[in-house]
Amino acid sequence: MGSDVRAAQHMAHWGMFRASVSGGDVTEVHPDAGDENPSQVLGNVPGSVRHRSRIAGPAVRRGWLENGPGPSDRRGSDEFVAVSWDELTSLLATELRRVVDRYGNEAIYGGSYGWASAGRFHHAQSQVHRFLNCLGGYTRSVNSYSTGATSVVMPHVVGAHWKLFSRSTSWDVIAENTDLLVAFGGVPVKNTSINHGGTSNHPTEGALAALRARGGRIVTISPLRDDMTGEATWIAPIPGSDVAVMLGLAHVLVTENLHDTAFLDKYCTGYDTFERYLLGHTDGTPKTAAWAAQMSGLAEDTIAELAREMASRRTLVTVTWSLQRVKSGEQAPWMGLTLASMLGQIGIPGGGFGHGYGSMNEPGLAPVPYPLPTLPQGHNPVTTFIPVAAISDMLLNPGAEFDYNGDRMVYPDIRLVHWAGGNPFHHHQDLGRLRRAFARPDTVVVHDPYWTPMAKHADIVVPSTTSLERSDISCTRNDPLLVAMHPAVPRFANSRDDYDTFAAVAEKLGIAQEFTEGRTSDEWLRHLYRQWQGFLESSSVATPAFDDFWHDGSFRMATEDGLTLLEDYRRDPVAAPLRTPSGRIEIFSDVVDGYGYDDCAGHPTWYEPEEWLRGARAETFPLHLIANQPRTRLHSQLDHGATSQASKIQGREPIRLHPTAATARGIADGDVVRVFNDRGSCLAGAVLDDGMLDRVVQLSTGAWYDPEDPSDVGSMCKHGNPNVLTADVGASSLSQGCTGQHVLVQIERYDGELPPITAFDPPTLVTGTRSE
Ligand code: PGD
Repeated sequence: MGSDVRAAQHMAHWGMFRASVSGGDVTEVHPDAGDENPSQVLGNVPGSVRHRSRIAGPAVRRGWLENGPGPSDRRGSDEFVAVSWDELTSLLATELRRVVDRYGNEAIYGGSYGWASAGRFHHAQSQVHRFLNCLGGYTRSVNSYSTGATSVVMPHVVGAHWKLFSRSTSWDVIAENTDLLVAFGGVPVKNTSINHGGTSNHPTEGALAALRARGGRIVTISPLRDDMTGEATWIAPIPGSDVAVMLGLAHVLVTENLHDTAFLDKYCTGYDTFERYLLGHTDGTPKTAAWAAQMSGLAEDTIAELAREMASRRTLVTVTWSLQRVKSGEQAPWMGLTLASMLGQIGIPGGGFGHGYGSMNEPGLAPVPYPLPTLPQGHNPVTTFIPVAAISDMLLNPGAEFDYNGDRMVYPDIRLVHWAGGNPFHHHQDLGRLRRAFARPDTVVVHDPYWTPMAKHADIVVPSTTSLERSDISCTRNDPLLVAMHPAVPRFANSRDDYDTFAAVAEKLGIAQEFTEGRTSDEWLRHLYRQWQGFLESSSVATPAFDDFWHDGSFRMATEDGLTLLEDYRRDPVAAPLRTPSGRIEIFSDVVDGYGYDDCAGHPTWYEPEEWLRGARAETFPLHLIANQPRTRLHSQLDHGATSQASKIQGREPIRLHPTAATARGIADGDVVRVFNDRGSCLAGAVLDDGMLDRVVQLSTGAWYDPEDPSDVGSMCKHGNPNVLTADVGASSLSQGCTGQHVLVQIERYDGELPPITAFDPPTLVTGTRSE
């Protein structure tokens, strides 16, 4: 095909590959030979560099340019004016200075959540945070959309949260030792395509196959059959009832004396208080298998027999992150850990607890035992922050109070939002409300390579390069490879690396030396590498010279293989205590209890969700939509790529529904349907699938938000973004985590004329300069 096949090696969040290029774009991708199961998401890369949705040059929203900074409900529907780089950087510097001088640095929201791209130096959040710190700081965000509830509750319970994933029991230990894998949420292999910062191998499917080949059994507990691939027993509770099922299992263990009291006494605290709740002594409701069956729709025997089997074999209880991305999301991981504690196998190879297997590639992979090269972000003197999913609340309610992790906090009054490397119109819930929120600040700045819906809602649009257009170093905490990322293609049009943009704005603000320290981006790569190298050498670890590393393309680091989660703690709980107040696993947390929240008690508790099939809301919206991660892309990235596009139905995101639900609504496979509730509506393409409960439907996140009428904040999304439907409420007063995974909806066949998809079209762009 006449491709100019280059050896350009690249790392993406979804794997390592080499790119064939022609005409300034990638034509083919060649997965790295060391990857045993490369991701199909790689198929989105060819054609992505010069796709029509790329931002070709600096642009400013016409209304902002004409009227100056200020609230505007034209964001998202206005046209843009092309400006020069000099004009853009001057406008940005002047506006940042105005906001800082008039309102203080707290008035800048630089939380800038998002996955951006792999590569340690050009990582967009690191760049924007470093830049804003040099300017005097910003209001930040804490926690993530991935693990918003876990990251707040698990430190109270087990003294850690990310170590639960990065030091999890490794796949080889599971394959060799686990007899029974009980997977709440399954182990959705599709999600293991992805790892934050890159991944050089995808071992999950192979490990599950090895476990089975050894005679191990897998039980997957999920409303969706394909949350597990390969042979497994599928148990399908109604969505949102997992904590009830876990309580039912725990009740059987206690009443049949199958729980490990020695483990609970030695390694845990507060079990007795929890047991009184479990047995119904505190609330009059024993959480029996029969009760759990009623809550979940499962058979009582299924629960009781599973509990007995769990107690009789080497059992690993795992809970996916999706189970905590719901209202009361703290409870599933807390209760999963409690259940595993009752089985007494925590810290034993192949037994115990796991969180996040199948949520991302990292859990189960061996960690690197030393720090990695990292761009220093400097110091942020502004102490104001929000839990990340409170963005709309913050923008809409300056000065309002809210609860978070034992504190009563106040939302700041944000005047300028500065975003690089994320797409809130993908990741946030209730997009109509988000649009009202984004109408409020004086100025919204977005850096992105693409005209995403977030870029279309900006005032100042900064065209970034993609990682394929620049040099970088990639590595991540659970992967052995440090990778030299060589540019595959020249920069697209008039785009720039975010670093160069920030350096130019810093120059105009008089903070260039603080930001750049006098280095070009290539000099920074050498500098970061040498710093890291010095650190390793002080630990007597030999590393190649930078030029050799750059030439060879990668360096293999040692990893800590064969880990079992909490094995040190089990071996010696006095010498290796947990970082909880008691030093033990806190089945009852005095601290959480002391906060007095009515939606998060001091021990794992069943809270009936609002968005579930047994509640009153289901009378109006009778289908439970699971808005989970897509199999064909990472979040919203490269939604225009071949793999993602091949899955669409008449251009719309596929929605899976059971044939029974479809027939009742006169819907056939391949029809376009309207999915709606009282928050919004979207079109999607029907795919009939009996691998789910008949009142469950599944629509992945990530179709670019595409309102039929961009000037109407409540407009139908033509493309199938489920976040027009989801509720913008926090998991609880404790974590305020994202709850986007579950929502009740109704569906009808769409018989109207199909509106064209415009999500990937750039907005109207007027050429000219301010003075013209
Ligand atoms: P991405 O699509 O990865 O989504 O939300 P996130 O915002 O991370 O957005 C990254 C953006 O970075 C893209 O627009 C990409 O073009 C841009 N980008 C890539 N490289 C660069 C670069 O070098 N420079 C700049 N400036 N930009 C770059 C993900 C979030 O969504 C997450 S993590 C989760 S787990 C949530 N999951 C759910 C869910 O389960 N259910 C619902 N309903 N909603 C969710 N939203 C959350």
